[in-house]
Amino acid sequence: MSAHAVADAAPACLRVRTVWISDVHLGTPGCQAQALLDFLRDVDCETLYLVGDIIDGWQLRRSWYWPQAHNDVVQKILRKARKGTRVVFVPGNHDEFARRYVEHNFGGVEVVDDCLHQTADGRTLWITHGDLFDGVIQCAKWLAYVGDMAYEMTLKVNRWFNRVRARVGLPYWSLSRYLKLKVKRAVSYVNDFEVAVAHEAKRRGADGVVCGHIHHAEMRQVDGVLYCNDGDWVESLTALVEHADGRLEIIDRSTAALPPISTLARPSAPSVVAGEPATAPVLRR
Ligand SMILES: [Mn+2]
Repeated sequence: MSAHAVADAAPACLRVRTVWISDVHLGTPGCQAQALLDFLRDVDCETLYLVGDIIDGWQLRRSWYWPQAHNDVVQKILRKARKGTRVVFVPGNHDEFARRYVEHNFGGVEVVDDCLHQTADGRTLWITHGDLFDGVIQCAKWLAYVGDMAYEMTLKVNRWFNRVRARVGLPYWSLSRYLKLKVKRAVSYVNDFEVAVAHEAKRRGADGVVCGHIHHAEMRQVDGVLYCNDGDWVESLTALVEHADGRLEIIDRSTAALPPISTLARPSAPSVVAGEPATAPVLRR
């Protein structure tokens, strides 16, 4: 408790205009809530966009999983809203239950289907979760559910694998991300998705788009439209930020993912050196 209070009192070390996060999947064991908490503590922004799949209603319906760290994420976000951050929630397919509450406000959190964001340098970005451009979800929802279960299985293997890696002092490495990038069909699937979202942004007259959904952080030009994907907090631990001058950047916290518990316990401890035997249990649930 005191460690949290100390950490909360420390000034944010990353001041930005806007933050986009998505695909947190609270309510699933795959959610890396502690890494997200650390990020939210370190960042200070005027506007925070929650770009969908924040709470995983699909998984919670199958089995209830809600540890303290997941509560802490919700509390942290509501606290930011209370302290003056504008928080906008764009529901995704896993938290589609929230789509019923579009145009409502919950404890300072605005819920919208999609929206436009104006950057400091005058660009218009269309904000959407992106599932409407996913062929699998649109054509066969049952297939999406099956894929979801297979995905959970990979994540389970991944957690076990990284626990072993942590024990021998190796940094976090995402098996599921590796598999996805290796599979050719997945690559073409990602490309089709990016093109479809970018074209819709162009059709709407936006200069760019910010989305999530495919758990793959990216920022590139697609047919004259800036395509930005803020990634996820299951595998890649990434966020998209806009600096004061309008410059956009993907923040990758995956390298800082493993030591959070030990650093919380010892705030002044030096950073963990790879290869050094861990003195505290690194992963504890
Ligand atoms: Mn999604």
